[in-house]
Amino acid sequence: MKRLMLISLAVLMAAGSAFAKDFEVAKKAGEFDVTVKIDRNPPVTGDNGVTVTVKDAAGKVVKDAKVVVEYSMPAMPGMPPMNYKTDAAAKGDVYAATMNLSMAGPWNIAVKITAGGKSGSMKFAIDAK
Ligand SMILES: [Cu+2]
Repeated sequence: MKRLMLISLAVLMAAGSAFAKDFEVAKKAGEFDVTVKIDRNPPVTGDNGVTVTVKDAAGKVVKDAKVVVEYSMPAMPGMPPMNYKTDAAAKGDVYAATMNLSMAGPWNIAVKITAGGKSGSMKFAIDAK
């Protein structure tokens, strides 16, 4: 019986790591409610898939927004600041982009939304492995 419990615990732990939750941040950007998901958790050096969900003040998904993802790393000793920008393309109810992080360490992410004559931005920080 004890052995069976150990086995089921090991199975649960393996399943947990195989289905690790996406990195997720939800914040206001002006009037918009924005949820950003990154398919690597923690984010990694190289390609990271980003999806952005935009909702209006009424909680309705906004499908005709312009969504820009900016990612930057502050200057480090011997390294100038790095700034990148990519458009996120509409894909059903979300906007998708690929963020290529050129090195490990701290990155600042800004997501800028424009829709229906309104705009807003939200920011967060990540630590790429
Ligand atoms: Cu750096």
